[in-house]
Amino acid sequence: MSATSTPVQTPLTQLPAWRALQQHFEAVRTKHLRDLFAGDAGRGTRLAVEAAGIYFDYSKHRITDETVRLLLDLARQSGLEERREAMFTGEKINITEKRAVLHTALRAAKDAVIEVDGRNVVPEVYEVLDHMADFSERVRSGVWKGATGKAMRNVVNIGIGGSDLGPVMAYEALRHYSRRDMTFRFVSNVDGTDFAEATHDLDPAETLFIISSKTFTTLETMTNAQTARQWSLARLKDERAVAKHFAAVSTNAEEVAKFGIDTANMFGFWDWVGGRYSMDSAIGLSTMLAIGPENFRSMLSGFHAMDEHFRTAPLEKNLPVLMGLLSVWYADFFGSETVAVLPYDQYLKRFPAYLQQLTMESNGKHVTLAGRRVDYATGPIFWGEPGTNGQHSFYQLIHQGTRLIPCDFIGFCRTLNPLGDHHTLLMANVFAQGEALAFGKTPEQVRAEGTPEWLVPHRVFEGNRPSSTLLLDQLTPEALGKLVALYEHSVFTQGVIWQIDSFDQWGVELGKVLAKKIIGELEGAGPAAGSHDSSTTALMKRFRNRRS
Ligand code: G6Q
Repeated sequence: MSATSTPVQTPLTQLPAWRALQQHFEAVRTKHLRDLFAGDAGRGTRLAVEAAGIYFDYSKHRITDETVRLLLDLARQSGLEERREAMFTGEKINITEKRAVLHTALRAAKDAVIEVDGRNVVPEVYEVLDHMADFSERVRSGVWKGATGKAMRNVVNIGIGGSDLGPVMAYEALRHYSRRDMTFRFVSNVDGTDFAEATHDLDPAETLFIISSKTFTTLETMTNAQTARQWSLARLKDERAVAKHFAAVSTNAEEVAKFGIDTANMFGFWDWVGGRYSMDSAIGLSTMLAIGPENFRSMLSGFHAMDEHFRTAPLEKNLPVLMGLLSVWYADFFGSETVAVLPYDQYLKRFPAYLQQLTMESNGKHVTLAGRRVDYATGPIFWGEPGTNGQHSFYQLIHQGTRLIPCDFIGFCRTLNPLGDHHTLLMANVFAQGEALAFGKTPEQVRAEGTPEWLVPHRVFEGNRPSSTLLLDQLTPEALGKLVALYEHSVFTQGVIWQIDSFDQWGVELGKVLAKKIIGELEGAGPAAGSHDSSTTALMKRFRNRRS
């Protein structure tokens, strides 16, 4: 395969392993996890893998050893190993944008050589990291002074999508390691409320804005950035204040300079880092400001450890590969529409939202690399909430509804906040939920509890509801890096099987232009006759008439 060409691929549904899986599915679909466990004492430890400090138990899935064998065949027949190497070595596997996909270079070893168009990108990565570290140290130590001579106590990241979700998630996840005497806020929505609420109690003299935008043209971010500029200048009165109170993270130096930000305070990244894969690039500047350069480097080493595992471990022991294949198994054979991500750690409260973008923007595609419409389901819907909160709301549907929802439980053996027996109670719930979903409660068991006959059907839990459990020691920056890289590579594995481009986002690009025409019409004379359908025209007219 040449650097940018589309690989020639046998359609997925014609691969021998796919066909074998179809047949095999007929035999497995009726098997109950109760029986699979009852007849196999070693199942709980055999169908588990440990890698880079993450223990992954996948025994509570509706699979047999044969399923795993066939899924691994599917991975091989799909060319997963070759595609993986193509990604790591900088081939332009994002074919619709003709770009390399090298988020793994952001956490590569300093002496690694990874070339894009004949240029080793690793030295540039380290240059930016050093620049970020230097800036972060100056801000954190108070050496960096604002326009009135005060140190920065507030950091506001302005960005959206990939330039927001990673920074927010990482800040929340690593709050324990963050500077408690500084305030970190995140503004993403073009709804002015987001900016207003994020800044209402901040002093502009002590506030540093980071404008995070790969393109530096995104409507929401640029609107919020201009508002931030006015907000600062209204109090600081001096254009020169912009240089002291604004930094930029972008690939577009020209636009950054036009905005008035000193390009010495611009932190670059590259077109081979996709937005949703950028939290460990300069987009993570707010993270570094919060947790410090040492902790940031430790997060990168976690990412790297998982990269190495994904790149070198045999497929049958490869955690992201197994995880990705299980997603394919449920999406395409069981017809599951969604996956629930259930972190039992309050610090990971934004992890499901982060994963939604990573997974759904990457694998929400309906054509193959060759441009054919797929005849199978691709990326499932990801959603979730931290446990135990979710247990008191939507778990009902997972336990007793009509849909099959595979769950990812994520838990830690040690808590960062040891308070009485809270952590034991929390973890008891993780284990109890996985067990209840898999094994359920039979009518006999319900009757034995003295339940009247009419109530029995309501209290029966069919079980046979699959889940993975990811168990880590403690939520550290390194562990977070490993966890995120695990999902990144699982998403990659799924995309390879589905033969799609997991690294473009034409649906998002569409959103960036759609509103533009309407903005003009709302601000101007209203919708031009015949320029919209009757519904949109009526809605726009009503809005224009009633807004004042
Ligand atoms: C991510 C997407 C998208 C992007 C935002 C922000 O993979 O491309 O979510 O991150 O649209 O784009 P900018 O960083 O260019 O403002």
